[in-house]
Amino acid sequence: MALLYIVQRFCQSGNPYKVAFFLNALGQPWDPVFVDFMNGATRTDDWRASTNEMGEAPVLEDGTRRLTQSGLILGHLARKHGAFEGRTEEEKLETQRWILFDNHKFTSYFATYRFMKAFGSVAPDPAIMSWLRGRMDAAFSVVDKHLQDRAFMVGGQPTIADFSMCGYLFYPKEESGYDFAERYPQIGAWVACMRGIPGWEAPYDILPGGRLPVRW
Ligand SMILES: N[C@@H](CCC(=O)N[C@@H](CS)C(=O)NCC(=O)O)C(=O)O
Repeated sequence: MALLYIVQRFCQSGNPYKVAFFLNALGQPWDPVFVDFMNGATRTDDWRASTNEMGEAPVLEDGTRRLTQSGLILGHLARKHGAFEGRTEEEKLETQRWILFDNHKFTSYFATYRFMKAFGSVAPDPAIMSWLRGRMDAAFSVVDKHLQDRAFMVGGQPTIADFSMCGYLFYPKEESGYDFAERYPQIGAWVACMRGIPGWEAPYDILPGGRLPVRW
């Protein structure tokens, strides 16, 4: 059984959720290994030396392999199980292209914005939030336009690009205060399709832990 390292008591963490949702969609069992991120476990030299030098979750242990970076983990699992990887070489390349865009711009600005607003230890700086908001709007506009004439990101059916990109979009909208479904209706419709994939469960149902009150 695959071991998925997730952040302890912090099911707010969307990158591990991407992998958990994907494993469920593949029908593959997995066990959580808790990482005490909130008490600094990922910042210790020991954890970095033994588990992930980048200091991040998720980490997947699959047999003798230990993999990090959700995009790479999704690619590995898709290839291994022959599912959701795209049907042709062009589609496979296209999934990689969107996963790179996701990691740089689509997930990362939104995840940072949401974290600062919902869970940050200090009140978010309005200038930083406004800058992030501009970056988010730019990335969301690109994706909304791409989805205008297709139901999924690549090839008319769900692929790992979709699993990667939707990971933070199932959390309650109060956490980010960003109503993406209203601003970007194509993204709203796509997220609704992703919710219909067998194995889908909301982040707070798949990952152990509990909801935290929004702080700011
Ligand atoms: N690009 C990475 C991002 C992973 C990431 O940032 N994970 C968060 C938890 S959701 C983390 O471990 N953050 C620790 C840190 O940035 O110090 C991925 O997709 O796996």
